Amino acid sequence: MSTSAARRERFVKVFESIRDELIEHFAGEGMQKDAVEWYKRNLDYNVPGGKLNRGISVTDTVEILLGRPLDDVEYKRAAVLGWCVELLQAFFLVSDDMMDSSITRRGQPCYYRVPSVGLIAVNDSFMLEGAIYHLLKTYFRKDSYYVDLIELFHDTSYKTEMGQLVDLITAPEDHVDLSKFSLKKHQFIVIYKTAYYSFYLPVALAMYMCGITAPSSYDLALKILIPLGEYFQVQDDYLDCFGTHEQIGKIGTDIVDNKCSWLINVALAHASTEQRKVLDECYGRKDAEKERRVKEIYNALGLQKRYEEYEQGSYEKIMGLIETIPASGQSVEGNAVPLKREVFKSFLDKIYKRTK
Ligand code: DMA
Ligand code: MG
Ligand code: MG
Ligand code: MG
Repeated sequence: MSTSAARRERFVKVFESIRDELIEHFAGEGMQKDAVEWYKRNLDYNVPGGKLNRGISVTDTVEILLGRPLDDVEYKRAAVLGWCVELLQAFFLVSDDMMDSSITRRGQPCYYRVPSVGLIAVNDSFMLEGAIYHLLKTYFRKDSYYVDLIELFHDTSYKTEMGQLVDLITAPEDHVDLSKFSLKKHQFIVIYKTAYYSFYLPVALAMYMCGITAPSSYDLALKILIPLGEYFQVQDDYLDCFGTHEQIGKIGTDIVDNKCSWLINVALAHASTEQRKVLDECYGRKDAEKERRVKEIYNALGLQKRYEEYEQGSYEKIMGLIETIPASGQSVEGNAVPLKREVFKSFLDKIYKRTK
């Protein structure tokens, strides 16, 4: 298979044509020139600048499942689905940054902090979501699995929104009560807010495109991809505190935002009475000195090392789940192709020990 840089380049090329098609359709509605420019900036600012792991994994998965390189038409259709995942991600991130009062994203100011944008970012996020369904209709309405794709996007979005809700109400701005946190609550939040849309969605889209119809195959994929997504969000929580801005392109806000993050839950499990007192006084406060004191306790409790152990354990657990698939693939009556281990291995390899 081609290098990851080449795969990225091929995928990004498709964005340019998709963006131009969206703009052309928008202009065709009779929109004034400044609105057309606004929409273009919205797309360019929010959609293509990330790692693109989610989007590229759709094209990668289609290729793995079919077991051969894709021709240009197949690649374009798979990449459209990949960009639909990236549009969904952009929609969630624009709103997430407003709700989390974040400062930067992907190394630039969060979109709502661009001076002329502000609260218009709310409607702009809806437009990023709307673009998904416009693209699905343009490219897939004649396919037998068109309704499956639409339902999958709707169901996944709804689940993500449920997760975001619990993430937000578990982190009230004006009332810190660390006794309400638990790893169980954390697990629920991260599965809903991250795992479905980041991991199950891209693989399930590729499966539909490849003619996999058996519900048992989707169940099997879910069984592996939910733990994978959980692991990914623990990494996100870790990097929020221990990653550098250069690496992750964003400034961590979890401590100040009173988030039920993996780190605070592990810290609570190991803190002495004195350390617990400091955490109660300093967590979730809009105060840089208090944030620093929380980080000091994270260091004293050896959270970096505990995280490395967690990471190792997760890797082994997920590899074990992947190995429940027969080495020759899961073949089910009615499926056009077998579901292969390699789909999940390639996803796991993309994120294992990530630093960005
Ligand atoms: C990520 O939560 C979930 C969604 C749906 C964007 P987060 O706030 O931890 O993400 P980030 O660290 O990227 O702001
Ligand atoms: Mg956030
Ligand atoms: Mg958030
Ligand atoms: Mg985060």
